Amino acid sequence: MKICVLGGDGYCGWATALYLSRKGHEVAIVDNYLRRQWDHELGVQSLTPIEPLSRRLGVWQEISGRAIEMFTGDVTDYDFLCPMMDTFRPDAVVHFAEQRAAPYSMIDRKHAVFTQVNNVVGTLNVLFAIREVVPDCHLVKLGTMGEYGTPNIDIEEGYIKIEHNGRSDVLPFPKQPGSFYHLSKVHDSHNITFTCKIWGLRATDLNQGVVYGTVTEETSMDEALINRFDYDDVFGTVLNRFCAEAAVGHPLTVYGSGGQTRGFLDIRDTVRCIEIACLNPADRGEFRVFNQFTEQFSVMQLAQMVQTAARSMDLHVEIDHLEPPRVEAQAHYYNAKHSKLIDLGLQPHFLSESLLDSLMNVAVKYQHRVDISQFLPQIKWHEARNPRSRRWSAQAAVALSEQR
Ligand code: NAD
Ligand code: USQ
Repeated sequence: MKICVLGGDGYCGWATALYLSRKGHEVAIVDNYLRRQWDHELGVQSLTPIEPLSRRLGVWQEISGRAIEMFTGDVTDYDFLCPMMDTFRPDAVVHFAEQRAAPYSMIDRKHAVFTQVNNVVGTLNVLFAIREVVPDCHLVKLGTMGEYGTPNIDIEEGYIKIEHNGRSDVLPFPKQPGSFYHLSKVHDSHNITFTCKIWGLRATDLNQGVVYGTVTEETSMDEALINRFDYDDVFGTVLNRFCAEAAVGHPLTVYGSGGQTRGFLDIRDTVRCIEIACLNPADRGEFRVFNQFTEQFSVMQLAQMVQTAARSMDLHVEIDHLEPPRVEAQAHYYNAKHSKLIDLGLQPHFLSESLLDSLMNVAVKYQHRVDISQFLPQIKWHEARNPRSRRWSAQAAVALSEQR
């Protein structure tokens, strides 16, 4: 297939592009390197060293003998997106190109607005470009399990049958997102539903859980192909953070009691799920939703698993309970369905088997790059201002005075 990976320089996108290329698909990456700029803005970096995209692609071509086309541009820029689609003419567009950190979207008004404009306008442009240029193309869009929140009932895959006053219907599952970022995904889902209905587009929304791991077969072929490992308080996800903390003996930063439960999956399953979705496209006019995760854990369970894995490497680490920076339920019911991708052939990897190889070993190998000042959470959901916001304001003030 001809598959266009929007956001292919990022964490999920890079691993996916290489996997699809190795499987024999013709792949193009689109990215505007915003992710690299956010690192500069926040003063953070991936634990693993990341090469420029052109070098990554050159090394991939040398090793695999397969070329991946590269388009540098912004999906919120329709004048870039449409000609790109017309040049490549994809069978499937995999859309990862969004601002994906909940804490980043909660820094202040500016970051909330940026997140929603980048994500919602980008997805709207993708929908219009597909309709205008390649109307039969299948959109595989990354959503998030966080769109559902933590309701006190089982979470279905996208839709729920409701009986009300003697009548019944199958309706979109209620959404209770917990950040301006998660809200942007809900807005995307509504726009996609609408365009499938009125224009007959075909789309699959992958409501993905928290992804962990750095290693895929392809990214481990050469040091230059290594994937991101974010552990800072903004872009670092919980398991990465705990492993980086354990690698340097820093207490694990459990927010509150650690009763928050989420769905998780190995990056090796992310790439496979994307291929499964591409190979089994939605029908014209159909908007499918798959819940894309393989196991669910509470934050406290993860901390205990990391503590045990660290002990097996002779690393001793304590578990700390910090005042929760986010507004989220500390203890709640959580039972989310996730059978549709398994039915289509996904064979999951399990955390108990990959914690050491895919996370702890990588964290220990690059422990000399850990900046421990990135461990404490600085962004608080209920506070209007926070140090990250001030830092940006100070930088903006300097830039302004330099311009003057
Ligand atoms: P990432 O930040 O590492 O990658 C996103 C990429 O998109 C970056 O390379 C960035 O430069 C690019 N990008 C952003 N806005 C763009 C724009 N306007 N134009 C062009 N490129 C743009 O994020 P990730 O972790 O790879 O996540 C990818 C997608 O998967 C996101 O949509 C995210 O919401 C979703 N997701 C991620 C996880 C996770 O745990 N990482 C879990 C669930 C869902
Ligand atoms: N947490 C801690 N300690 C930490 C970091 C996080 O206790 O040091 C807790 C958070 O409070 C939260 C849970 O761990 O309850 C998960 O947080 P996270 O930062 O790992 O993940 P989240 O903010 O939910 O976002 C990540 C990705 C996002 C994706 C989402 C999937 O960044 O792109 O959409 O996972 S989901 O969680 O299913 O919504």
